Amino acid sequence: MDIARTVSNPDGTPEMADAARTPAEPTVIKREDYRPFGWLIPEIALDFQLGLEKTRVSAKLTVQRNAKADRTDMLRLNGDGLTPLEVVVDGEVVNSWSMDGEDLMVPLVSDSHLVEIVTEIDPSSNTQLMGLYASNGMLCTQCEAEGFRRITFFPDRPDVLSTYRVRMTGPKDQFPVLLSNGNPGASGENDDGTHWAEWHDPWPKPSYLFALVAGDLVANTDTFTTMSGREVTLNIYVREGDLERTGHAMESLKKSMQWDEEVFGREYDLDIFNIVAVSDFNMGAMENKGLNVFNTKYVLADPDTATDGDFDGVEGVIAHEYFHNWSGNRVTCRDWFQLSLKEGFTVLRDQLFSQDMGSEPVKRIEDVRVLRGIQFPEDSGPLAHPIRPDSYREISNFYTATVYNKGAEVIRMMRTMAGEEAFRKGCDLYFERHDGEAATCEDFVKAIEDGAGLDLTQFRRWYSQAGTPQVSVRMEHDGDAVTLHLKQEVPSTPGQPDKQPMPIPLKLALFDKANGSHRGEELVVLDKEEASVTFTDFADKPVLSLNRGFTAPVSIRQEVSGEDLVFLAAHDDDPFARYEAMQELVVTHLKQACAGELDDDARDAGRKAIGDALAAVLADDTLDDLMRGELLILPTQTYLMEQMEAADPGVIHAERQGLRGWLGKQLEADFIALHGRASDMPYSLDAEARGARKVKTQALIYLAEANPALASKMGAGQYDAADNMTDRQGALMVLAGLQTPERTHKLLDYYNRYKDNALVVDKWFAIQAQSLHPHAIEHVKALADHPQFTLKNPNRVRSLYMAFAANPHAFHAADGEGYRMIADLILELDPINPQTAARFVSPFGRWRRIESGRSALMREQLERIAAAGNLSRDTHEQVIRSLG
Ligand code: 0A1
Ligand code: ZN
Repeated sequence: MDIARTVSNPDGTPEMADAARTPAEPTVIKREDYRPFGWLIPEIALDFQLGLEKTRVSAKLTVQRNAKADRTDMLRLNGDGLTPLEVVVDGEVVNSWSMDGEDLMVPLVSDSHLVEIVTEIDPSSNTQLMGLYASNGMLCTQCEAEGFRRITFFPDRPDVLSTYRVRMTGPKDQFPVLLSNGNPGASGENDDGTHWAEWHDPWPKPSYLFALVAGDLVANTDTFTTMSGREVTLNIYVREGDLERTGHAMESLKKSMQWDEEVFGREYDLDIFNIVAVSDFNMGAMENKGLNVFNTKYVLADPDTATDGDFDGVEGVIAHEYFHNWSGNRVTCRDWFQLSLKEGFTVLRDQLFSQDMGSEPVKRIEDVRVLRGIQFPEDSGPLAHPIRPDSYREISNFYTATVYNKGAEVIRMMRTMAGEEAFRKGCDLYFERHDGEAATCEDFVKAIEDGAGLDLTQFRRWYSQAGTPQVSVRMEHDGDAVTLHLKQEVPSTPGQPDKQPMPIPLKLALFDKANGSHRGEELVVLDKEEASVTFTDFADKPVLSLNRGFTAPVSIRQEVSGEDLVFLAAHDDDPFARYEAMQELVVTHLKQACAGELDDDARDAGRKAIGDALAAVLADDTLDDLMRGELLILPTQTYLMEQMEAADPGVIHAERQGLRGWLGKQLEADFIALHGRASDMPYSLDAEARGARKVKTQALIYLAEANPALASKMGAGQYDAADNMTDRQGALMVLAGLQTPERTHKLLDYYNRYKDNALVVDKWFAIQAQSLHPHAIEHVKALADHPQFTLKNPNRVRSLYMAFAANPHAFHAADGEGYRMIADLILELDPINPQTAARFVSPFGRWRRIESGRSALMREQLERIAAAGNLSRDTHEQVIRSLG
């Protein structure tokens, strides 16, 4: 990866190395250009002399001609910011090598060689956190996607698989723990205060799965016995003070291992499984073989410092990384265009796992909310791309909600169409066929096709076409026949003006209004642009419940009366569909209100219908609180903006808050009672207690809009009484949006209480950046000068600025100040950490679908960034695509 590297100027200011900056037009890498690598590297032995400022890396590569590739007498080894100190071929120092840009070119004439290369790196100056870097006095690596080339010269591509032997030596007091992939080998001490350790990974892997960790760490150790009776040692390594917060992660790991055996028949394959938590990390976690490296955020959890959502996050990410051991590591990707092969499949696997561990419908609702909140906007904006992209400039930019979450939905559709059992057969066949290989999305589809007995010819379009399909449905009732006229349209996206129809599996039910039930679900696969299906024996016009369980990642357009939505919100036996009806009721009303289509009477009538439905939800004792909490959540402002062509965030905010306040007033007594009931529930992690905590804060959110003085008192009470972070954070989040003295007191108390816990300090920043407070922008500006704020730590940057960019009310301030602030951030962060900087560009992609004033202001900032020059390849690509 040619991500920018930082070097120090003589005056100490960071400056980007030339090669790291964007050339006039960075190379476009195309999927169709894939060619196998000319050489195989069956084995690599790495020797590390570790130091925070200087690490010396000696690599020994066995190199063999690849008979399946075009013949070449040149070995190209990728590098990024490296200088070869020594190149040895078959035992002889050679000078015949040359550099091609950042890559090392070594001429080789025979069919097999031993190539040795020595390099030196400075982990402490690695602020982009790719390759080998220092974090809090420890050393760790991040190699996906192209970080290995920042450690040593190597064919840094996922289709070159090697077995790794690693030996590392370092000062024992500084790095008492020395870890790498695979199983541990010999270790020992030297007389000079250093010690060494060897690791051997027997499973061939691509370089992106390499990992090394050296540091002063302690472990929570446990064991797991696999289905064939092998005992595996499990370690979760953290810094000393964090050990007591690792219990949930360990439980999650053991459950994941068990679940993967039971549900997918996948067994773990090494003697040891290590997880290391690091506080400086660009993403959530990384599935390096046998040595997963995690952002502390997804390892550490206890009731005092982590919310219920955080607990779920830990469980889900631990599962995700563990599941990669098969879907990603044993079967890896041929090239980065196939990223969804491992990511889409693994996301689906972690979603199914979490569904099984907790509430299935609630998990589904949460996953769909993420899809609609992040992926749908991506798919309708300038950064839209298929789940298997055709080209990229910087692969880091393609770790997207499309590749991950839509990728999971696409595989979920295959599972829906095949049925669980047949789908499992397809998965078994995929693992059997491709174990030890670097495979393609096509290989996966073919295995499901063959194993599950499905014809997926047309379905493959889901891999190649971007854009969220829109399905419109019209119901006709004639005599006793009901006909559904379905029509699909896949919108044009950048580079893809014309689309072909795709098979869209829609689970549906037709409800009899009189008795509130239906005759069973049907699965209709809409595979043409237009189709009609008829059902008979319906004397009365039924109510249609469509896309139940969200079987297809599409948006539905349907003329449906408010009355029918109220019916479904109260009666649908599919919890997802019930949630959907409730959301639709609100969305329809708010869209009309925002478009100025409602006079006062009509607005009141719309609000009343929603109020009645909400009252029914509050009163329905067949619902558990986790589900009730979902039904109480109003559609997000981002989702509402997504429903409109020229959205006005100010108007949407006002209407949405207006509705919330109205509902809070109407149902004030119910919300107070709900808050009281929920407050009586003692803390535990079971579903009932979690549900109570969820509705408690929901009640407070409504009351805050209706009766701020009361909500402020109740919020302060909830905060003071809290014996857990969910209640404390929920209360503080509500208080942060209010202009009351309690706000100041509790924010201060929270900070003082938790100022030594980085993850909670992150929350403290985020709560303020996300708040509905009218001065949120000023607060964020002040927080950027806080002594605990730093651009060097991605969690901290995201806690302040991602939270802010996701706060539509503040980010879309009418004077453009929010846009200016994020553009300034991008320019300042880009030289330090381009990967993280580039992620802040996407909120600007909305510029085409927002009202004209803000549209111009957003574009202006994009142009300002583009004109700045010397941008990283990451940021440059995102800005150019966003300007489209
Ligand atoms: N494969 C990881 C995601 C990941 C990608 C790039 C990274 O570089 C900073 C880190 C992690 C996953 O899906 O969990
Ligand atoms: Zn993943």
